[in-house]
This record gives sequence, C-alpha cells and structure tokens, in this order.
Amino acid sequence: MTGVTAAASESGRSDGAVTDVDVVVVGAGFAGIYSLYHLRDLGFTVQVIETGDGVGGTWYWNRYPGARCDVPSLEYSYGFSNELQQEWEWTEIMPAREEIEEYLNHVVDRFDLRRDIKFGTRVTAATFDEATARWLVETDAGDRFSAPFCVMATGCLSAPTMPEVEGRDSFEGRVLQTSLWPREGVDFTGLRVGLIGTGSSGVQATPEIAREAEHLYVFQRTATYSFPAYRGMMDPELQKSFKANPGDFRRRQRRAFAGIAGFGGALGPAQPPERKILETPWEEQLEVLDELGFWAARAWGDVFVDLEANEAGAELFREMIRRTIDDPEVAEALSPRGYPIGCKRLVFGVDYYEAFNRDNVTLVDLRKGAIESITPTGIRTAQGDYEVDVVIFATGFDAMTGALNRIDIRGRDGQLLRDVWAGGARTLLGLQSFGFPNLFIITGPGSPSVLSNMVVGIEQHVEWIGDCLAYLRDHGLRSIEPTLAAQDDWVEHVNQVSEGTMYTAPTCNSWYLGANIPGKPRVFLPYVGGLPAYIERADAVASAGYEGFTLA
Ligand code: NA7
Repeated sequence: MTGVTAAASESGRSDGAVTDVDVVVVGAGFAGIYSLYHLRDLGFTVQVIETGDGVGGTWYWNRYPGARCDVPSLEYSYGFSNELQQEWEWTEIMPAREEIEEYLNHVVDRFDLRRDIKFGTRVTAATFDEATARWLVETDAGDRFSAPFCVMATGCLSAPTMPEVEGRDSFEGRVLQTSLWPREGVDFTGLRVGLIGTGSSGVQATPEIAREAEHLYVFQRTATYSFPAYRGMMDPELQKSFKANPGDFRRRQRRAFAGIAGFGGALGPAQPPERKILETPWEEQLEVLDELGFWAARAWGDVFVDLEANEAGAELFREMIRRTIDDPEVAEALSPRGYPIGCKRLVFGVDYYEAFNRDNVTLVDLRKGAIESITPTGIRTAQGDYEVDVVIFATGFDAMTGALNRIDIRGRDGQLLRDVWAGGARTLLGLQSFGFPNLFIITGPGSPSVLSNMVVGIEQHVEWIGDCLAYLRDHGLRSIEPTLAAQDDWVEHVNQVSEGTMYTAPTCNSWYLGANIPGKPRVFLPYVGGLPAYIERADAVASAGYEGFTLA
C-alpha cells in the first residue's frame, strides 16, 4: 500500500507530495521499533519517523557519563522473538546506556527494520481528516505522510526541560543538557563544572564527572533519596537459565505488579516484607541498617503504604547519610526531608553520596539561596557566585505529555490535543483520547507506563494495538475512538487508585504529578493499579469487541 501520490491526495491537502502508508509511527525507541516489527508482521505498511540520527530513544539521547538502566538487562529486553532472546548476550546485570543502544541497533538490523525509519526528522503536526478518516503527518523536513492510523511512540521522558534562568545565553563557557548530550562525549579534565539537578541523571553523572573534573559543584534544589544501584557483570549461568525457558519468564513479568519477575534477585525481594518499621525499636532498626545500609529503609512492609512509617524509613535513610558523609553539614544538606520516600521515582546511583567526600566536589544547597542568574563566568546564587567553565542542566523532562504536546495534534473538529489536555491528560487505558480517532499512544498517561518495566508495558501496548488494527481490518471498519463516558470512567478510576498513596501525598512534588513544570496541572499521570490488573482490563475490553470504544 505504500506509494507516493502527488498533488491532490486523500488527505485533502494539495500543496505537495504525500506518501501513503497504513500506519505512521512517531519515534524509534523501544516502542517505535517493536511497533514497526509487529505491525509490519501483521501485513501493514509502516513509516517510522525519528528525530535522532539513530534508534534508541532514551538510550540514544541521554549520553551523559554514567547513564544506566535501573532494571536488569534480562528483564529490560524484548520478549517477542525467541531467536533474538537466544542469540543476544547481555554482559552486565544492569545494562549501561551503550549496551542498550547496541542491543536496539542489533534488533533493527536483525529484522531489517531500518529501511522504514526516517531519521533526523521531527514530526511537527498530525491532523485528522474526518472525511477520509486519515491522519496527515507533517515533518520539519517538509515530508507529508497520510495514514489511517498514527501511533505515538514518543516516549514518557523525551521532552527535556531547561529552566529559564536569567543570563543563560550570556555564559561564555559551555552549556550542556544531560538529555541532549554530544555524541562525541565531553572531556572534563581540568575544568570547573556546575551541575544543576539531582534526579537520576544528576545522581548518575555526579561521581563520573567528579573523577575527571578539576572541580564539580552540584546545585541541589531538593535532596534526593538515592539508593545504591546494583552493579555486576552478567553471571553466565543466570543467562543460561533464562534462555532455557524465556517464555515462562516473560509470562511471569506480565503477572508481576511492576512488570519485573525478579529474575536473579538483583532488585531484592519482589514483595514487601511483613515486618513493620513502626513496631520496631530504633536499636533494632539500626541493626538492619548495619546489615543493609541505604536499603534498610525499604526493608519494612509499611514504609510505602503509611506516611508515618515512611517518615521513620526516611529517618533511617538520613542516618545512613550521616554515616557515609564525612562533613556533618554536608550530610544534613544531602538529607531529604519534607516528602515521602517513593513519591518521586526512586533514584539509583553508584558512589553518589561518597562523591561528596572528595575534595573536588562541593554541594551547593539551593535551599540556602536559590540560583539567581547565569553570568558570563558562572552561576550566581543568593548565597554567592560559583565560577565554572561548564554548566550542565540535569533538570528533567516534561513527562508523559510533553512530547505529545510539542506536536500540533489536531483531532476531530480541528481540536488541538494540548488544548484538550490543558486541564490534565484524559485517555481511555492510556491508549487513546476522545476526539482523536485512530491515534494511539504507547504507554500514554493513564497506563502503568513509568510505574512498571517500560519494555513489558510497551510490548503489551503494541500487541493490543496490533490486535485492534487487525480487528478493524477483518471487520471492514475504519476507525476507533473511546466514548467520552468510558474515558471519564477510566480517568476517575486512575485518580481513585492513586488517592492515599505516597505518590499523591500533599508534600509530594514529582514529575508524575507534573509538578516540575510551571503551570502544568497537578494530575497524577500514570496508572498505579499495577500491570496485571491493567492487562486484565485491556484484554477484557478487546475481547468484548472494544467495549467503551466507538467503532465505525
Ligand atoms: P528529574 O528526576 O526530573 O530531576 C531533575 C532535577 O533537576 C531535580 O533534582 C530538580 O529539582 C532539578 N531542577 C529542575 N529545575 C531546577 C531549577 N530550576 N533549579 C534547580 N534545580 C532544578 O530528571 P532526571 O533527568 O534526573 O530523571 C528523569 C527520569 O529519568 C528519572 O525519574 C528516571 O525515570 C529516569 P526538584 O526535585 O524539582 O526540586
């Protein structure tokens, strides 16, 4: 079905050539790659459009030193092809960015997918034409694709944000962003570096940059709970036992709350233990601290479900910081206070706290005086000036909705998705939004997405979409869209299950809630009910002939 039609196209536009395909997929990370493979396998013609010059999404862009996945490699990999699982050898338990990028390039070449990916091209607009029930997708390179279906595989953390700091453009040194890191890498030898942000990116980069730079200043607005990341080379026996029965392992993943089967035990116990921190005397808590270090805070069943218990766990965590950091003032500045453990996505680092014992690392606690401006020679705060050669922004993303809202997505009646979502994203199952027929979102807001193993969530979504498109084709139908009532019910359910959890505590300000973006409505974006319950619901909807959706 792929072909170039000139001038008057089915999309109704007449100003240039339009390429017709069955499905346009936006993005070539884990989600876009599998969408291409799976939908092509089902007989659809697919065009993938990717901004980067290579595949990988998150693992293509975030090239900062120390970038690493916090889910074990055997868990964080595709299960759709047994041949692929058998032939690929992971070298580390927790894969580094480079290894994941290599893996995804292997997948793309192995299944001959590259020929249908257009690289170095950003999608700027997607417009639905009701008369033809087709999407017109336009790019910054002037391409125009027309397709009945559009799959947004745009990622949950792919729209970087850089705060509007006065004077940023006046800086005479180099400005870097962790999520847009230069491909050739950066040599910090002999340089004074200012790193802003202490989320996962800042925490992973800190010890790496500290080893190289003349001096590293870490500008911290909120002290983080950083747990020691598991590091280790892959045990060949473990990999062998995985390969002996990967099907069983993949089934267990989909039955696990967060899509992680716990294979090899690298993430500790899968279920929270029975004991309660609120019923444990401090001396006994300290014994657990002696044994488990920072992980002690997670060794009680009540820490993640009860705010008082959570604060007890946080105090134990702070005790471990005091034990780790030489300077008591620095230890106090690094101690997270005022928000629960787990309300923000857990951060995993290697030697993060230890880096602050180095002579060439200074913590700048912004609670004692915020950043006021960037000067030509450094960073000015209310507590003084810091002269640096490089400023690095590790300041995060407009999560879950940012990448979609940066595209002019116009559905029925010309309505813009970002306007419709101005008060908060609304979807049915995180897959589709009312008013936007035939537009699918992979791991969209309202699905387990970032609260589960992304690869498992992605595979499940791609397969659901594939089944749906095949169903429409088999039944001679051309469009699908949620009903408003079903969408409202789902949004209410998503909100309901998040109520009373750590995630929505009044003291919590996370990107899950959009709280890191000025003006973004405070709405809890992912679905916290767990992957198994979600899959059960999504499967039931499909089995009932796509109940809650309008098919035409
Ligand atoms: P995060 O987790 O959103 O972290 C961003 C960090 O940047 C965080 O410490 C922020 O402080 C800080 N930040 C943001 N804006 C500013 C300004 N204006 N001044 C000072 N500090 C600021 O992004 P990451 O890239 O680290 O990680 C994103 C996800 O990737 C992570 O959760 C994993 O899923 C992988 P704040 O806490 O808002 O006070």
